[in-house]
Amino acid sequence: PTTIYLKDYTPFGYVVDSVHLTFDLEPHSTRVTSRIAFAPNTETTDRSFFLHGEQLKLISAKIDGIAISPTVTEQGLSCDVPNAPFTWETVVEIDPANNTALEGLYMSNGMYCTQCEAEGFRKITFYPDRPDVMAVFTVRINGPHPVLLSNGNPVDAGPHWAEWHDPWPKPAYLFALVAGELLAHSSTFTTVSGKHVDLNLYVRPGDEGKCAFGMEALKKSMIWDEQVYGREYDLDVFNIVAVDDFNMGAMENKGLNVFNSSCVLASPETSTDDNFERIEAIIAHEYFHNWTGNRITCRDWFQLCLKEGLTVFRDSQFTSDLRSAPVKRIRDVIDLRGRQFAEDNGPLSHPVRPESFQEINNFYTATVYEKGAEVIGMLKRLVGDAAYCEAVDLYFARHDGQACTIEDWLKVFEDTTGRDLTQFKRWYSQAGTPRVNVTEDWTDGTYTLTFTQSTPATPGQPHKDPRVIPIAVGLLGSNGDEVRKTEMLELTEASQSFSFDGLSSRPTPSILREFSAPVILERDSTNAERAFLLAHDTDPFNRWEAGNALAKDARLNMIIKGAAPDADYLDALQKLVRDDDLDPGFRALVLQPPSASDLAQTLFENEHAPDPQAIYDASETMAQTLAQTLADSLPRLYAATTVEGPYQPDAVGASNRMLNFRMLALLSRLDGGDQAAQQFASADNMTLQYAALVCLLSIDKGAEQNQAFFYQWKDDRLVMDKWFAAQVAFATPEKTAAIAATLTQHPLFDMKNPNRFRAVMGALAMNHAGFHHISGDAYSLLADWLIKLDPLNPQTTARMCSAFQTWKRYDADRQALIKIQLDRIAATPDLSRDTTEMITRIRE
Ligand code: DPP
Ligand code: ZN
Repeated sequence: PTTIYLKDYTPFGYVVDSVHLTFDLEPHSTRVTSRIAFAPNTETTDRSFFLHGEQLKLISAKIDGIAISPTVTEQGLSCDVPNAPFTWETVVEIDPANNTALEGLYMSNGMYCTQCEAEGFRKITFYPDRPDVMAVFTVRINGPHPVLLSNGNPVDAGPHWAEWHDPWPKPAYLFALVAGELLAHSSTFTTVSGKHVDLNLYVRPGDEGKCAFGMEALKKSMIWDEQVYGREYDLDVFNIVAVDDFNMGAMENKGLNVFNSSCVLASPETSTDDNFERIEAIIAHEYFHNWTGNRITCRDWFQLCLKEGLTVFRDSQFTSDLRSAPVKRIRDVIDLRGRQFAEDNGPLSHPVRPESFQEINNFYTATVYEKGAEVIGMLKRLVGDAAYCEAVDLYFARHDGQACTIEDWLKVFEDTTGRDLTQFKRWYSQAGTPRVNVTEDWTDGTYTLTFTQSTPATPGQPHKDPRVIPIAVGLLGSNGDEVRKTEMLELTEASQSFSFDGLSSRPTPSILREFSAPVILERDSTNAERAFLLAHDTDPFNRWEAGNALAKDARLNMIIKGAAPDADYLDALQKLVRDDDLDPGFRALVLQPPSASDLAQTLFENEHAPDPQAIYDASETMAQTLAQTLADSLPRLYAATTVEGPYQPDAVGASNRMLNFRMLALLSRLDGGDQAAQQFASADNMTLQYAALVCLLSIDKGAEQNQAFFYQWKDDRLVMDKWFAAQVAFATPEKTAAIAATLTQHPLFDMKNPNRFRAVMGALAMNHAGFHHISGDAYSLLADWLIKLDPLNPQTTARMCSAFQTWKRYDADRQALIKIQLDRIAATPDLSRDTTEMITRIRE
């Protein structure tokens, strides 16, 4: 496979003035006719003419109406063209019904749909399939389906045809087409300047009862983007389509977003609170791309974080505004540490803006998305809110209609603030998570914090330079009052001190408030100090962080030293549980046990090979002890957080149910699951029903409920995904692989459906002790299925290889077991480029 480098970027030799496409839909022989107006690109002298094209059957090609015979390879087509504007026409034939890779035009349950990001358009027709080629598209669809959709505004339609025109120049990756027997859930929106927009959510018959929430989320997103970023919608219609077979979460095609049905369909009976919140965020995310991604797009795929980091940042602002900002921040950090830190500290570590790739699909990562969003959060903290808004306004004004780079993005901040962002740019070019060590000094009324930063070597980057790290610090007095409000310290040197004077006594520091930078903070602390911060810190994130540190330390001491569950920790949780002034969601997050993989990563960083079984055992013992310690409070708080009345997916209700779930999980440790069984039987919504099932499975009970759940929901695809996943994710370590293996034989297991495949195999990888069980059964089971799926769907296969990315953390026996599987996958004949790249990087 060839490697593509950022430094080799050159513009295409031609610009595209317009594209006309005609689709004659047939499952196995769809004809795509293209008419493209090319003109020489005056910004370059390179006149070689190459159009991407893969798996296309070329029927005919013409230049200015005259038939030609271009040279066609597996990658595309080349030929001589005039050094003047010309019209290019081709007819190609494609086979959507056999497209199991789900890239390009494919079929899902009888409907046609497309996925073109990043490089899927080349499977539809010959084209310069690169994001810096932007063009106006007109699309005609001929087919017998009642619903025929493409980007932009509808032009005209008749029986068995429809025509669409998108006035906004766009790259090919934003092209979309949908055709099928779909039902629309419709509404309207009036933009801030009074423009009327038709909104439709298209679904398969049977799903029409799951649309209302998504539609409301869309309207909230449209208003929010007007109010907060001044961004108005720019077409007459906005269509969303739900598709069952989809590799990703959703796709921001201009005016025609295509969603994995799991990321848009919701109802109280079938969706949990977490599902609702996630759906709202993804709808917002895709909608926000209309400006950050579509109107201003990426020059090349190395700049992916330009649209993704910014759009993730925007959707997290949206969720914070609509729901609880502290809860959102804490959950984002848990997620960042769980996925991005694992990636950044292992063989797949790469910069937020990578400098090379073989398969771009492998770079839709937590680093590009979530760390990319953190980088924007840091920029905002450094320049301040007002300057951030000014810079972003300039970005929209200056770059509308362009394909841009990270340099363009940083330049608007430099131009509006006068700041030099050269050093800050290292956040985009250097991989790895910085370690920030902090020591303190108290002399003559002056309190001094000294920070030292370093970043371990990552693949291809042995040496790291110091970065600009915003460190939010506040100081607390001995009675818990804040003696210094939050100050944004700017760490720019490898080592640097900051002093605070005029203090009457030695303060307690609250460092890295709001998690102001994606770093690992290293500092000696005591249980007493953490308990103090958990009780008094005015920064909700650090308050949680103190509890989290207590929780992790208590478990690490059990694992490393064989200690008993820590009394200070148990005592702190007693107080927390009894403090009804605290937000229930916040209390639930403090009570949420640290994840096994987070503990494993911390053990590894402290030079202990993590033993997954020991982590599991310690967590079980802790849960049991905690349940006993809190026994008096559990029934009361369980009752107090039971939300009365019909289910509403609102933030307050969800926050109560989060705590209610924690109470039930602990109660189940005491009553053998009686309360959970009762809740399961009486639940009238999925949040409560699923919570009860999870509690039962977690204590190795619930066989009866599991079966009842199946019979109740066997006809609902999305709920069945939950059923498959829960049994594997919450299985005890020694049973996990066997349960997963059995489920792959279930009649409803369908490897071609990415949601179903991930439900089983993703849950297998997430069950830490089960996946890493010393039998090695889970490793070989996952490898078997990755090998089976690769020829059908390389993208999903490659993504799931990351289950093995942390393998070097573990002991020699487990490493050897994993190595066998990595070698076996690597040796598979005709392995896809996607999977080859992932396995090669992981094995190094
Ligand atoms: N661009 C999509 C998203 O992140 C993924 N294909 O929204
Ligand atoms: Zn996105």
